[in-house]
Amino acid sequence: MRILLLAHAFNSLAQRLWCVLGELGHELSLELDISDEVTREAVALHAPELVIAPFLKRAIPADVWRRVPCLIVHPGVPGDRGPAALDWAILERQPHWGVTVLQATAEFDAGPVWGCAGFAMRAASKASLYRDEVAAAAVRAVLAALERRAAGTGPLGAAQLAALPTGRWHPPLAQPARAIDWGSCDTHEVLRRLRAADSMPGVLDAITGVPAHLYDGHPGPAVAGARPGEWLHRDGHALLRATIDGSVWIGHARRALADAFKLPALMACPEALALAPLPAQASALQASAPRPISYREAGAVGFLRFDFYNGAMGTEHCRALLAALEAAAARPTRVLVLEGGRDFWSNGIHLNLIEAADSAADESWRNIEAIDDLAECLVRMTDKLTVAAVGGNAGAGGAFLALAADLVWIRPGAVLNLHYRNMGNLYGSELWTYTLPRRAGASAQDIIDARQPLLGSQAVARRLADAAFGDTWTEFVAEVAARAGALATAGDYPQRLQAKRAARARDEAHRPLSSYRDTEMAQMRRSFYGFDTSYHVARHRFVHKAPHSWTPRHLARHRGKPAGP
Ligand code: COA
Ligand code: THG
Repeated sequence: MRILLLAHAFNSLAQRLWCVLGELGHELSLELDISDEVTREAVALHAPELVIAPFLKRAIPADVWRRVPCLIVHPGVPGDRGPAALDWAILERQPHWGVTVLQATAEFDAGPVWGCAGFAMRAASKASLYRDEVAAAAVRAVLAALERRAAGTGPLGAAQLAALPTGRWHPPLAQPARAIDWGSCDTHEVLRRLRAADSMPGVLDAITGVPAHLYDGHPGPAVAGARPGEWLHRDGHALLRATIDGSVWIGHARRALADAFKLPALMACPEALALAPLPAQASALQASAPRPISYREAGAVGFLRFDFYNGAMGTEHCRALLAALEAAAARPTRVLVLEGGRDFWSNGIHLNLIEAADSAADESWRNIEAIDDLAECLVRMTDKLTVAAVGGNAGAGGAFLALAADLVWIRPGAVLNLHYRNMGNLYGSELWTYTLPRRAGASAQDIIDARQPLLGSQAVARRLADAAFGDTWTEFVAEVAARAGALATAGDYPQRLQAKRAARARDEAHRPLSSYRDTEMAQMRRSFYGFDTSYHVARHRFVHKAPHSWTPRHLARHRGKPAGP
């Protein structure tokens, strides 16, 4: 079928549907929702039989939906309507929720229903639910809708809808409706309100008197003598605030200024340096402080988890992770599993921290060196087998970091962006020039240039990953542990390790790792310090969430092939 995807941004859900529908052989193109005129033009050029809108904030113009059926992917149960569906579902403590595929009409979200799918809610941020449960349900609902259309069944009838959970119109959620009353909200309610607004738009509040949007909340214990709403302590960049029955850690914040962007809370509000650091003897508080890096062992397997907000790994994150990686390497284990984070395995260098630095070029350089040290440490770890267990999405340098492990196990629905080109044509580092050809051979450069997202299942088919399994996160974690245990105790473990050592020695003799790294860094130096400012411009637009003014040609296929790579 000729399908046009219409989306406000090419976000994780749009990427997942792009991959799923492409895999099914549909003739796909995508246009970002830039203006009604651009949408009309895209419909005229691509001549789609169907428009699918995975993520849209504005009305599709009537002349478009009258001409072509337009299916809206709505993150709510049938009958639910409005622009803040998931936010409301969290606030109203829905135990189950769903995704509905409905046809666009004049009235927002009130058109015929073509498909729906449900899921159990989890105590997590809106963005976390969106990237996992919502995305999976959206795929099921869209496929159900396509089947109904192909079979000529028509939309769901009143009787079918009556048998399903139903929602209602929910208005947009402005800041006053999101506000936290610290004098009456308990810790659960505070966390719920933070989660409903995470990652966008945050809850407008104030940090030690400085107006700021709050994100990334974690529960903390009751603190003797604390007044509800009082800012109590800082630990790293996280800030602790008292509730009526406990406390919450705030990990990230965005100052309430027009050009401010999201940062670790203490960096967003350096005024909070006045807060006392955590007392060393306060063990309950210490234990509750958010720690993105953790390590555990089961038998001969070590598991290193690193759950950085948005998968973004700044220089200090990378250095702390390197220390943890070296400590894990020194343990008498046979297999080391790199678990990454749940939402994102990794998204590479921390573009927001780079944007906030005095010298963006210098900070980019430091960050790249620090993440390359991680990749190099992995490649050189020849006394055990390493596994990247990619349960969440991964992009750019973060995706290539996974390729530095011996084995890549991935969830079939995880979205991998194995390319750097979107960030101002970066050449890329993380030793990709060594690791990608090991797997992809001569097509390595094509993968980089194509700039396409790939599902975990597609990555395995192209031998970019070794196994895809785990429909849910829980299943994935359990199977990773089982497979890692089996790998460590397998009879051929010594041979596998020996083969790895031999391959590394051969490769090093053929061309030293340092040569790959130097070549990549020479290219990166040009992007950071050279005449072409594309990287700095692209990063600035990414961090400041500048609206798109065109659709990249590798997605807008109806606009013809781009001239260059
Ligand atoms: N540094 C800082 N923030 C990053 C980041 C990075 N490397 N990668 C992703 N993020 C942030 C985004 O700004 C966004 O922030 P917000 O939601 O808190 O405002 C969040 O992570 C998720 O991104 P979004 O695009 O909304 O999520 P998604 O899951 O729908 O889409 C990608 C994923 C891969 C399309 C997108 O995150 C992306 O392009 N990231 C850039 C990766 C990159 O270029 N890294 C450079 C490494 S060399
Ligand atoms: N029909 C048409 N276009 C659509 C939808 C539709 N575009 C996408 C849309 N569904 C997704 N759902 C909504 C529902 C409500 C709002 C936006 C998207 C909404 N928006 C404004 C706000 O956020 O304040 C106000 C509305 C306005 O623009 O007047 O309420 O079913 N054709």
